[in-house]
Amino acid sequence: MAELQELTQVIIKGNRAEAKRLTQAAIDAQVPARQVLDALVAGMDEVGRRFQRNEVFVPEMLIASRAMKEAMALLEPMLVKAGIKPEYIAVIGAVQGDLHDIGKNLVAMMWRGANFQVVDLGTNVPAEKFIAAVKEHRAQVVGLSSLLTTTMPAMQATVKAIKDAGLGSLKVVVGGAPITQDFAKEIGADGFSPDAAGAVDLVRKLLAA
Ligand code: B1M
Repeated sequence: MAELQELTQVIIKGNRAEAKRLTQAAIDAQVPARQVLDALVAGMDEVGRRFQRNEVFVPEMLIASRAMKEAMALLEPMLVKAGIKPEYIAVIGAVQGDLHDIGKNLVAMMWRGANFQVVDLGTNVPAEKFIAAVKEHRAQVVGLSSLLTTTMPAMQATVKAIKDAGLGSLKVVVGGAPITQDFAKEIGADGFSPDAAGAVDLVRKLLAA
């Protein structure tokens, strides 16, 4: 449907007003909520791919996420009515001692854009708080962010505490400027992504497996 393709395009451009107008028009025309959602998610997926190719940067991602958020606010009652649930439930936070949240917020936005329910615990989050939130929200994935070499040990301790808590098939994913694939493996994380867009693919891959 041409209108839905247009909706995908306005999300990519981050055009909030058009995203809201087209979403409302689709709702009024009784387009199934799932199709509208898929058009919105397709937009954020494309923004993620362009970000990974260095064709767009953080500001464009923030603008697209804001358009997505406003369109989703209109669509949400339809999704609830249609019984469409978020794809996955994720908990995210910056590890204890770390106050950087810009990258973590981007990951949360991209996850929301991919139709994940995201519980954002903020910064300076102790291991027990991650564990409690995973239990409370029955999350399938938990994301830890660290921007400081001095908080990498806290990330390691948090991964260990989460693993020791025996939370079933919960996946632990990590990221942040000083984090590498090797470090992630060494501390027993299930996955690592160097950027926010990759964090979407990573979770989809881990949870589909
Ligand atoms: Co800070 N800081 N900072 N800082 N800060 C850095 C990180 C630093 C590299 C600057 C420098 O010295 N060149 C340095 C760390 C050095 C090191 O550890 N090797 C540093 C330092 C030392 C500090 C303080 C200790 C400074 C001081 O007080 N003496 C202090 C520590 C505070 C604390 O955390 N306890 C501090 C404080 C701050 C501010 C509060 C002033 C501010 C943070 C504001 C905020 O976040 N709300 C700040 C900032 C802004 C920076 C820089 C300039 C920018 C970080 C950023 O937001 N980048 C940074 C230097 C730099 O990077 N140029 C610096 C943009 C963001 C989009 O990238 O967060 O890497 P990033 O996220 C990426 C990926 O890493 C990934 O996806 C994102 C994008 O795709 N990613 C994940 C992130 N989390 C992920 C999680 C995932 C997957 C991917 O899965 C869960």
